[in-house]
Amino acid sequence: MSDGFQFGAGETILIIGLGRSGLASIEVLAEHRVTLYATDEKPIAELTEPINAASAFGARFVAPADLGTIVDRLNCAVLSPGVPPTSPVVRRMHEANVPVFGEIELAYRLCEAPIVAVTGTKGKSTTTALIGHLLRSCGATVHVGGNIGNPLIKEVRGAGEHDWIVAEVSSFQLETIRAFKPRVAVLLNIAPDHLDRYHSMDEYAEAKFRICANQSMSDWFVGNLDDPRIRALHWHHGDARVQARQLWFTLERPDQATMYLRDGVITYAPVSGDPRPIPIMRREEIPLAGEHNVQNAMAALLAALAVGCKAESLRDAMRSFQPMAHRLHIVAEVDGVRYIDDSKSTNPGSVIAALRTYDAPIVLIAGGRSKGTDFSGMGAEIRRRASALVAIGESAPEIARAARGVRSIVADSMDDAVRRASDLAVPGGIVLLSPGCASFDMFASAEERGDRFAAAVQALREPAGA
Ligand code: UMA
Ligand code: ADP
Repeated sequence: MSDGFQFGAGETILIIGLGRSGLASIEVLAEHRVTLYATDEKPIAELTEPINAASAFGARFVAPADLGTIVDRLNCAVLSPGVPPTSPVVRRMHEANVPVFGEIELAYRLCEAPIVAVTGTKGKSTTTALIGHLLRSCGATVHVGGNIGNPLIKEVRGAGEHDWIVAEVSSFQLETIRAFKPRVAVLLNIAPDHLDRYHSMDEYAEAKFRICANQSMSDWFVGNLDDPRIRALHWHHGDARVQARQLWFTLERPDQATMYLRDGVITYAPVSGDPRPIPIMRREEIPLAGEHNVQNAMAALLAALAVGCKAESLRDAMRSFQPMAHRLHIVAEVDGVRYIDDSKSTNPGSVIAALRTYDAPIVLIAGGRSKGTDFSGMGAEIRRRASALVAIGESAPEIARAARGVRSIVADSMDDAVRRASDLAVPGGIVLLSPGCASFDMFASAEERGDRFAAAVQALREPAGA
């Protein structure tokens, strides 16, 4: 932390973005006797509530156009992850040589506890929650936060040096770290997503790789050996980007990995001490559906082992994990058809993973706001595995085109989509909501989209007027 910022008394700090991340930063910084300003690019009429919340902690709102009046007084700015580095407000900070940190960096600097950080295109929340659960089951005091929904800055408050922080970190959040140095860094996978923010997959991958940029030999890196971009970081390839000790999981290359499947058993090859492989549990015992979740489970197990959990305690801990909502969650069975809410599937890769999970006729409901990704691979998988497609949202025509050859219908609401999907489904089959896109064209969030799906399924049981 050679820049010397402690976020302490006497400093003047601008918070950029008044969402969850920005408001949490204000709340925590207010305890540090700093002078706080806040700004947000939303129209002022929509900001009444957050401006009031900010001012309750002493932060004064300054409209983006008026930042010139305070910029000379600023020691630094704290940036919300949803505000891209190209935003005029961020540019204004750079022009005035005001250092810009993300909330994750702020949390790190105020944190006494060691951190397990999880990133990847998909599987972050599941793996983060799972690691939290495993560590708790092993007796640790654990605080879980970050991109998963509750800002990390609030979780680190009150965490002592003997506790553990488990943090989900997005690529957006990693863009603005500086000294952030997790004790354990987990990199799950890198697949096309957020290409409306990044110019290329290389740029997106570089943001993800920052998770281990400050790690040293006293830390651990957990990586997915089956992902070509991540595998390239293996010490074997002479890449110097990972300085931490390396732990690798795989479904495909057992000879090079620390955790792999042997005869259907998740097996750990210890990196120190007695080298004999240790069977952990059968893959069927993981309480999560799909091959992708075997990878997530292996990543979580390795992180728990790196933290010091005993291998023999992990099987029972894993078996008691409660899956999270909106991720391959069976909401109901109606007339022999299972309705599955996978609303958190927001890129093509997670649709492919969902389609590969079930061996039954699938009617897929997909679509929403595109993030600039190519739908051709997802279209091919729809052709291979779905009996019909009900497309929704802005990207409906593009997805229907990509899946050409499969029976496709465009629906204009979630209710309409569920009714049409139920007409197409057969007993023993599945209606799967796995959108592959963001939700913001039709809903406030992916959670709301999933809830509307569940409500529409419920309505199938209680027809209008009944
Ligand atoms: N804003 C601007 N200018 C912009 C963009 C936004 O002023 O160019 C303002 C908005 O008007 C709004 C505020 O910034 O008032 C919103 O900030 P934000 O978008 O960073 O959202 P937060 O509510 O602070 O939530 C953020 C994460 N959001 C994003 O990364 C987009 C949440 O992840 C995270 O849970 C939360 O911090 C706590 O850490 C959500 C997400 O969608 C779930 N993440 C992406 C994903 O998972 O794919 C990365
Ligand atoms: P994230 O937090 O990275 O968005 P989640 O754990 O919330 O990941 O899962 C979101 C969606 O991605 C769900 O549909 C889930 O089934 C799917 N998913 C989870 N792990 C993977 C993976 N390793 N590869 C592809 N899809 C995945």
